[in-house]
Amino acid sequence: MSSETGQSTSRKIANVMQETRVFPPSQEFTTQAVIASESQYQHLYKSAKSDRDGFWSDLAKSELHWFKPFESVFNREGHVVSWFGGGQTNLAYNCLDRHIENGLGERTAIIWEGEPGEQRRLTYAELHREVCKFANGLKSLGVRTGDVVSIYMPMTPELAIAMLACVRIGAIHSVIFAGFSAEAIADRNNDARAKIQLTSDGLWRRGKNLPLKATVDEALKKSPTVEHCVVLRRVGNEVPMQAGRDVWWHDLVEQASADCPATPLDSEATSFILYTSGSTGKPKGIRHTTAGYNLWVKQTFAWVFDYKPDDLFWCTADCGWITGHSYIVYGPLSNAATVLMYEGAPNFPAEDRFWDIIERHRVTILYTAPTAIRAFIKWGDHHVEKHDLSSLRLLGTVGEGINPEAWMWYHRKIGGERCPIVDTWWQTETGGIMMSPLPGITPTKPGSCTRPLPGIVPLIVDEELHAVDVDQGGMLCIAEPWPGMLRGIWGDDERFVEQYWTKVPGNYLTGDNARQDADGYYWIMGRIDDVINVSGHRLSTIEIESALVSHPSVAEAAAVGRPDDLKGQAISVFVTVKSADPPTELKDELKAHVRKEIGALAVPDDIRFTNALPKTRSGKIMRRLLRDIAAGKEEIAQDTSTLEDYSILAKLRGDEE
Ligand code: 7RM
Repeated sequence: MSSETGQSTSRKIANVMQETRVFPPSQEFTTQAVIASESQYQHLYKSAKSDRDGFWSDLAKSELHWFKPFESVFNREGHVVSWFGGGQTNLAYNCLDRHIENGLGERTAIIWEGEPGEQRRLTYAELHREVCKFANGLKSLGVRTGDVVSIYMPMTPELAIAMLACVRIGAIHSVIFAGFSAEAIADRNNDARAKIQLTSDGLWRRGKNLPLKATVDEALKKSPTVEHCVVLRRVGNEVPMQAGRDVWWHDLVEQASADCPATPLDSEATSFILYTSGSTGKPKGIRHTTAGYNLWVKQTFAWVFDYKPDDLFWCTADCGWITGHSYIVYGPLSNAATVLMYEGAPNFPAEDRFWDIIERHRVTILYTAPTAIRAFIKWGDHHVEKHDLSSLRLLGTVGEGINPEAWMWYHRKIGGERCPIVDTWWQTETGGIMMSPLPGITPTKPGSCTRPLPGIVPLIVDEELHAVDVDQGGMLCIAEPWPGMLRGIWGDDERFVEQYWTKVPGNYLTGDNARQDADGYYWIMGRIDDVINVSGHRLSTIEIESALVSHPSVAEAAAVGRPDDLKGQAISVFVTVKSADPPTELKDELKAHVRKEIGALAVPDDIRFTNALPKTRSGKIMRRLLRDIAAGKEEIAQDTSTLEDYSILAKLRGDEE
């Protein structure tokens, strides 16, 4: 990084980060890659752009099973889009039956490790059998096509089985991360009008067992639409079972037949809804479809993760998040891949659990989040150095921008400088990965998600909706439709149109800011609402944070704006340091460091040390909460249902400078 501050006006977002390191893939990686040449990418990209319908029609025919062929490829009427209209397919069929028919029934689908250390392995044939039995069990409880099934379960194979069983019979799943409160479950159940609840007697987390069923019992008191609750025995807790309502999973499947043909479903049938927190107000149920979503996750998995039959793919996300839906379950299984699924915490029994898992199972592809990487850095390199990570050949990140110094650590310590890193940018709404390096061909730059996948046409505009120049930040939109795009917000068409389709007419508004550099690479600059406006210069949070994280004492940083009479906004930063007690001089040192790395404009006005930052369940820093704290607000009048640890808020409020 240099101290270039760029030309900024009040309308554009200043680009202050200059990352010049470039890492091309090794010849060895390129030679074996699925996409092995720049011309192959260019050809795919151009075909998808110039003949969108032909491109997706060919892929849909070759990659999915069709009970009934589609009649049209893409249609749009107002805000209602349809892909592969007139056709019928089934997500579970494409994930299971298709492979068994192709002779792959004995291939391992899921290798599972529980937090206490048990292991299970399910072949495609076994997974198929379990899914069919559970689907029949759901039917016996009255579940029909179009009904909503609410899932609040630990990361066990049964969670994936439940999801696949739903889509097999056209029931719509709504997975709720098994850490949400009873209140949050009830809100989501009521919004979705869920008919069935799935849960377990408890789950393992850092050696303790947490009572999921008790939380669900609370939630069901306020979920009048839920008729039955199916309970998986996981930890052996005593749980009260309500007669007529509750049924044990094992009892349900015991009598169920293993014969359950997949229901042919319309391409546009809703496959699932997934609640994601809006910036204010109530969470929204993002709605995805059957055929378009299936094709998008299958294809993006194949392109981005360069998957080969002898790979072992491990995505460390939870299935309660879109990353788990798309890259633990539907993307990999559509490709007949073998996935590793881990139930518990990364620091149980010790901070080396991930590296231990990789060594023992010989994981070849690791997909994790920047928040985890920053925690690993903080915990210390010795946990990594104890283990043989030579099985790894490819690394990925998702969820937030990755600070270049964290990227370098991942590259050196985990990737042994030999593994390409795919920094994948996408959203719950996009269904699957939108921008990412292709590991065999794209030279990577730390902190950049590089280029769009075939079919994706990004557009960056300023407040006047004009396309911005090279290296100018602006609002990131997607100009063309793609098969995996969200089809709506459950029960709220108005909010759907208003939020995504109104501000930049004709384009999908992502809500993120981004810039494109002179090489055509994209850099995500954070959420539009998070921009800090200092004396008319609009600064993105990630750049200030990356400068702080590049200081050796800093583990994590969050930058927010707070009202300032003179400058419009002042910069407040919240910093976690690697050592226990930060010396007071460190504040001045950090200010000087930012001045050197970025320039005087970005120097924080106040710095607070904290031992944790408020985060969502998926690990994203919640800057909007920090904004309120920095502004000195007592009441947090926002949706905090996704916040991982409420106690952090209280601590931060008391921790004034
Ligand atoms: C997959 C997921 C979406 C938001 C998105 C961004 C941020 C995600 C990256 C990223 C920079 C990335 N879905 N985001 N990936 N920012 N670089 N590689 O995260 O719906 O939970 O969040 O996450 O702000 O809009 S999500």
